[in-house]
Amino acid sequence: MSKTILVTGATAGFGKAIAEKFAAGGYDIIITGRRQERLKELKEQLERQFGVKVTALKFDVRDNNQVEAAMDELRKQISRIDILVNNAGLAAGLSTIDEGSLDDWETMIDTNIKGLLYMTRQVLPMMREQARGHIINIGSTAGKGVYKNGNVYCATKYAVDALTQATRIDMLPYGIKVTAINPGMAETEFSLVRFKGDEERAKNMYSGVRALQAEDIADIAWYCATLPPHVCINDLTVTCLTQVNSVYNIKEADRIKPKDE
Ligand code: NDP
Ligand code: 8X3
Repeated sequence: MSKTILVTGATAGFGKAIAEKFAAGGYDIIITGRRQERLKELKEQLERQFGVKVTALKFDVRDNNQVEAAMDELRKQISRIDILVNNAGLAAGLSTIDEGSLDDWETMIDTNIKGLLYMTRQVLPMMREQARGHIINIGSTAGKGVYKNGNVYCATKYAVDALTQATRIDMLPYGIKVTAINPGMAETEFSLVRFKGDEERAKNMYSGVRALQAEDIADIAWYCATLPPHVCINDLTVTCLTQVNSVYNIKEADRIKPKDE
């Protein structure tokens, strides 16, 4: 029987790469996001390229009515979900807390925390019934250490860390795996979104750095998901070679290179 993975925020970045990786591995895929055209394109691409079944669901994870309606509809079509990747998320703005935008704060809290909770609440009863399943939450190094101006975004990712641990504990008797993957700086649309379309500023974030790529995170998600049944990665932090954590990194030019590089 083929396995099914649901990836939130699959219209770009990590989510899209994860959907591609698991489709290549023969999984049926459920992709979600708000951008209908991108969902349609990805569904067609994955079906054509890998011959797997792809279901595209357009909804905003911040709105529980939309989440419930989409998941009710989905349950009519599919009987099980093997993996849920809670990936949809964002940073909005980068400023000291005294000057932060309330709109930005609410967007981040509603998406990164409440959206993840709404999805988890929908999928866990199905996994509990199966006594099997895997939830992969995309956290961040921002949830492991706070950086200047990161305040509310960091707080949302600390919440993801806490909720990952809590879910793992609560679901322990059901044999449901729960994993947090916490990436450092990665080159996706993340900075473009954070800086509200300012391409120059977004590009600057990665200048002189060989940052993580979305495919790196997809490979890691695949690794976590394909371990033997008795093995569960609870928490995994990954950065590029020149970054240690939220606050400490160097430029590629400052790395001492091996002679043959
Ligand atoms: P991208 O901006 O490239 O992708 C974000 C995805 O999330 C998009 O598919 C977007 O889809 C979706 N999304 C955002 N808001 C909503 C919403 N309200 N409802 C539904 N879907 C939504 O960013 P990344 O791939 O980099 O980010 C993915 C996750 O990884 C996020 O949780 C982010 O915090 C985390 N992360 C990113 C890092 C980085 O440096 N890039 C590092 C560490 C963690 P659409 O707009 O179509 O709705
Ligand atoms: C995204 C990475 O360093 O911009 O979570 O917070 S960072």
